[in-house]
Amino acid sequence: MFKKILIANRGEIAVRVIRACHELGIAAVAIYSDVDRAALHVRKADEAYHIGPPPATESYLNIQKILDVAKRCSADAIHPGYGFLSENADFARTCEGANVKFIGPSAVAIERMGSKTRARQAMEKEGVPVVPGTSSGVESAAQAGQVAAKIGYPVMLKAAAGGGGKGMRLVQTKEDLGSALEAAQSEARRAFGDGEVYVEKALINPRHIEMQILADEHGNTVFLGERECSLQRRHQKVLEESPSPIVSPEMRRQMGDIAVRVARAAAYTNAGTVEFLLDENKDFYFLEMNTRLQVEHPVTELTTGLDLVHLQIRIAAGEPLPFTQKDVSLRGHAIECRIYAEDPDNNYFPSPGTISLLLDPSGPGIRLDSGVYEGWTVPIDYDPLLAKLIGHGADRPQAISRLVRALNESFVGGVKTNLPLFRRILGEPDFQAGKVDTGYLDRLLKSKPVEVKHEINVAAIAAGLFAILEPPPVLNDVPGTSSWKRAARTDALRGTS
Ligand code: MV4
Repeated sequence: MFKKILIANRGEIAVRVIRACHELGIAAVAIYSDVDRAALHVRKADEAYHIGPPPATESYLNIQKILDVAKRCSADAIHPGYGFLSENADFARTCEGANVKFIGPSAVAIERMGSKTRARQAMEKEGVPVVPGTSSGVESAAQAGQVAAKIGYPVMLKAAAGGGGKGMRLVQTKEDLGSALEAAQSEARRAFGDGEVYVEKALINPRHIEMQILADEHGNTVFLGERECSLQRRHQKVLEESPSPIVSPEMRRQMGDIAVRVARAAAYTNAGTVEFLLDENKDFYFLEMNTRLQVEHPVTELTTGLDLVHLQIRIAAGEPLPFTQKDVSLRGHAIECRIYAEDPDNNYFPSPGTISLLLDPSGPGIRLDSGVYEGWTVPIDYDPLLAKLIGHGADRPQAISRLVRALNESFVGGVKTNLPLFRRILGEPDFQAGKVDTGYLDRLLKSKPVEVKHEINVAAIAAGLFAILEPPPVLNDVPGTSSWKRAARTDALRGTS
């Protein structure tokens, strides 16, 4: 087993990995940029090294600096977390070359999945269902037009080097195809240095469902159930749950078998996620494979009882999976809310700043994976995810009611957050009925928000302030009035607000 792991990340995921290291008796090394000197992950780690200025390109994305630290502190392995270098094949290869184990798939497996057209070709060969379209880039508007005429409009133009929605264009008619193709190609060239664009039939408001897999380095691959990830905004997931309210045991088995086939075809190892789009007939299609631990992995941990980060580390250390598919059983329901420092009144723009007050929820069925603390200043330089609040219960209604209760215990002062959005979503009849798709959240945010009675809140706050901050001076001045009586009077006044 490894003795020391460097975590090439920050925030809540770095804290999550540090916890797993400590449970396994492994020393955890943090890295930090100028603005993260006092970050929670730095405080929780056994050692921490400064790696540069705030811009990620000069710190958390700097392969050479990170490997220098790994050498200097003699780390055996590097956990990349998610984002940053987690799906960077060059980084995985450089680790391999430096004799530091990359806790994730091989560089070759990352590359196989990095090109969406190459992945589509491999999946077609395996008989995995893909959305009708092309599995190589289109050369011209004329060629794209022929394909679109055959599969029917609307079509989606996608960057082969993309993923996550960049370089994607929805095209409704053949008149719009030429200009959309040029726009998609130049956006892809700018964003990825590769202008390859392919065509798919567009599914309208599909569901986004993904299957978690684990593969060891001895040829064993298992699936761990799906996650429903349809609640997103601008390709940013907001809430995820497992199981999906729409997936039956039979469908889960089919999706799981396909996901395992996808992983085997790529000689994939470690943790990975196979993404599917589901149409209104519940037909599902392979979309792409994410070659990393995902933000939403806790919902799978709570429904399987497995620790995915432990298993990632053990797999990377060469251990075989300690269980087989038939040992995997799913229990209960888990829902994750991504708590971001963003301003609901300003189009959910990032809202960095100092956290002046922090009230954390806890209690039955509640897990909080947080990367922040009271007094910490959230920098503007990175993703504004503060924490993930996960509710778990015997069934979906219990998971929801525990989350609603936990959200009402939560308070973050000093920065704006999307906490109110979750209170709203969890109260929506369609959400409660499991009727969600990738258009759900945009529709909800466009609809008229429920009215908040501000006057009542303001009156209550004012009364509370007067009662607590300015107790009548006479109480304090009367000789012989005991401090106990004073406290009791002050307490009683609270009740009047
Ligand atoms: C699609 C699609 C509809 N039809 N492909 C967006 C991110 C990228 N990874 C794939 N995406 C989509 N591909 C076809 N053929 C709709 C989306 C899509 C989406 C997918 C998953 C989660 C949220 C989404 C939001 C809008 C569009």
